[in-house]
Amino acid sequence: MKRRIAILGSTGSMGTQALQVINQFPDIFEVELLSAYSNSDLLIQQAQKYKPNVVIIIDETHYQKVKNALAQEDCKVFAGMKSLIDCMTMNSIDMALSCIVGIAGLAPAFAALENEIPLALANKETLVVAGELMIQKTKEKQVPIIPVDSEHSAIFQCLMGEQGNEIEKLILTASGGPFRGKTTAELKKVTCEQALKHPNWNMGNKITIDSATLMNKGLEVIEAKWLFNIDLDRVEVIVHPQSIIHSLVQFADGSVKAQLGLPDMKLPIQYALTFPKRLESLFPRFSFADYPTFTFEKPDFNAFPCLSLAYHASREGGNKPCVLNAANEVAVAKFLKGEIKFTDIPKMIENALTNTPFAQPKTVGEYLEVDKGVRYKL
Ligand code: MN3
Repeated sequence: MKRRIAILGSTGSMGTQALQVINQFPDIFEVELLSAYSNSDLLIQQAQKYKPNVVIIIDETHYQKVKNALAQEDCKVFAGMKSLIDCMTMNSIDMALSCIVGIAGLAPAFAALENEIPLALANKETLVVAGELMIQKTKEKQVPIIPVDSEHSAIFQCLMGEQGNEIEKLILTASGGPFRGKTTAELKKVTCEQALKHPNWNMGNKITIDSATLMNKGLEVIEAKWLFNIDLDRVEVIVHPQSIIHSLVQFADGSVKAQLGLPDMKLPIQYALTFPKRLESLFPRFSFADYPTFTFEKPDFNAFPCLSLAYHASREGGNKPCVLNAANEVAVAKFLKGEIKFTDIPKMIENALTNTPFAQPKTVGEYLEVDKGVRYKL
């Protein structure tokens, strides 16, 4: 029997790459559900090609168009976030792959776990905002979260066969982004166009800006803390501009394991979908001869304050990582529209953290309220 996959956020960078992976293994996978926010044209094309049983367009203004276009197909078409959450009760889904960007992915990911659907998670913001709730749910329902983020996939792979062995340290690698080595004064003048040119990875706009500010690494530190149940002080970041070592684990005996590969998100996507198996892939292979030099440097916490802000928010806990994430989502959207400077991004986040009193949300709904409150003020 084929593994039936629900792809949440199928039209973005990760979603389209996930479909490329699935396309390589027609005997192993089938697409059960596709959802997209508003890219109705691509969603329609994907539905015609992959023949899912359910298609969901989140932005309801596109519903009639999608419904009409798929009238001849044997699939149900729904609209809205509530429909997506409701569909996570379908017992025909063997795995949900969440490629949604931002906090929008929280409620459907939580619903998947609630309904005992294994979750392949590319949407790191879900764990940043509500890691404690998500991890509690995985334990209660005995259902796994398989990381898709390349660093976390690397760590997950390094931990195979290490059950019961104490982790001394997790070392997350960072490319350093397009502005590595720049000073604060230089960063004041950078443009959106420059920020969108990532040296190694081909990704969506939001995460590409997050990589330029190093907030992406900050979010990943928090993601690692929850996924691998480790104290924040044991999660380190090292800049590795070649992006070949995807992350490392140091064990109690001092031994360090690393996972390497070319920077291509299809690799961690495929590993998450086929786990615990490894299937032959057509991806180009990494060659040491092509990369004679690996370099490493400490991240510049002064020029890139977002990384410190993330550690700080996670140490405070409660609603603070949610505030950090909300302010970052707003700031990045404003930067992409040319409304603020690159160096205003950390300022907006720091202000939001200072101006929001500590609270301890207890449900997904309460986290979404915190998020809304921060957005309303910015
Ligand atoms: Mn990553």
